[in-house]
Amino acid sequence: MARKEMLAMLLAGGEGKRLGVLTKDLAKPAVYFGGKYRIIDFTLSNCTHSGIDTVGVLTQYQPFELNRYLGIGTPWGLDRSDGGMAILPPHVKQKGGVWYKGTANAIYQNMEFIERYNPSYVLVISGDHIYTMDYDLMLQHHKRCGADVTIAGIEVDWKEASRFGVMHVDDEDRITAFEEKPAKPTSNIASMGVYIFTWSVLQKYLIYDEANRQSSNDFGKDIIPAMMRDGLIVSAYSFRGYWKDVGTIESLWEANMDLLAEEPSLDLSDTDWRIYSVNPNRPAQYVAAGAQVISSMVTEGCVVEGRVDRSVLFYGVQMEKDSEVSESVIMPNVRIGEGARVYRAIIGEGAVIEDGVQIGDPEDEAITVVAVGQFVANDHVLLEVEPS
Ligand code: ADQ
Ligand code: ADP
Repeated sequence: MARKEMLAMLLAGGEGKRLGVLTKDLAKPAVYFGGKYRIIDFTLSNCTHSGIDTVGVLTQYQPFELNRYLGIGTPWGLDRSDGGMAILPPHVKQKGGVWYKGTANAIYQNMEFIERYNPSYVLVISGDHIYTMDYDLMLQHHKRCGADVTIAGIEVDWKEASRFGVMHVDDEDRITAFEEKPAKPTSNIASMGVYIFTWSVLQKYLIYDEANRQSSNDFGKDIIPAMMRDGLIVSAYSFRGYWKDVGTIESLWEANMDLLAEEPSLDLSDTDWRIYSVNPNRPAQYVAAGAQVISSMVTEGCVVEGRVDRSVLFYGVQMEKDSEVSESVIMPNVRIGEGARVYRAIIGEGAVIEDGVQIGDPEDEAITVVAVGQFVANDHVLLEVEPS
């Protein structure tokens, strides 16, 4: 194998419990986003644009749809024999095989894969974030700082900080304190879960960490704190663009709504940084006479006979006469029946909202979720997510 200066390991095996019914049969990275995409398209496209041509995708939970979707990496230009994309599920080795424990254990179990390319650096990223980022700029920063590990950080709302690893950073971009998901955060600079490690250093820590039976073998809980304790050079790369962890129903809904602003902070039309995806090959959308589409994204194959307001419609959504969809995310091939009303909801792929049914309440802040393939008649009780 040709040597690679840096390769990427993309963590895509998390359970995604907090997305509830949307990830019952689907890994979180394969969840639909923004009318034309799946969440994982963002990190894969970032790799391609950053000049990274070797990506290991670590899968575990509900991998079938994700594997089918990824194929051999063609949409992202990763179908190449020298590197390219490799799907890495847990596998049996000479000494047996076990499921991936934490995120660090998932990388540990694939050390042989990494070593084949003899890299100087390894980029560790997640399949559940929406952002565009040039990892090559981060690598340059890592080299400039002479760091052992560089963690991308972003300022988040104080009220959200406890969902993340948070850090204190000094004037020279050194991280002086790091705490994983603290109950009472003392900083609002969050780790984006994007790490560049000097491979020789990470290798050593992965082996140490495996020997520690108390460890949960997780980057945020174990590896980074151990590196901090040992006084390694842990540096921060501050990122100023749009970034969202879409691990909760609320954040997934919000990130979709963010796209509908007149000048969205995430620019999907940037032709220098396209987000590659699999094309569904549907006919153009059809908006019938009398239908209304306001501040919305309507994707190919949709037929709109009703009214859509501040919503994202994925491909093949059918909205019958007098139906109304407002502040909602409607995943592919959903049918919204005649006179049906949908407010502040996320409707899973292939669901059917029968004629006259109302979902959500325009007066209520809560987000309603309809499961993939669910039929909703008037007497159905649906899951609501209260805003935090
Ligand atoms: P979390 O997002 O909570 O925090 P975690 O649950 O470890 O991190 O998942 C990270 C990624 O790894 C996800 O994409 C998940 O799907 C995947 N994953 C989880 N377990 C896996 C396994 N066993 N095998 C393969 N993939 C797996 C992390 C950091 C925080 C940081 C946030 C930013 O720990 O410090 O702030 O990310 O979102
Ligand atoms: P969420 O936090 O929404 O549940 P994540 O994807 O962030 O979803 O994963 C949550 C936790 O579940 C992580 O700590 C991860 O290690 C663990 N986990 C991931 N996959 C599995 C699995 N297949 N079996 C058991 N636990 C898992």
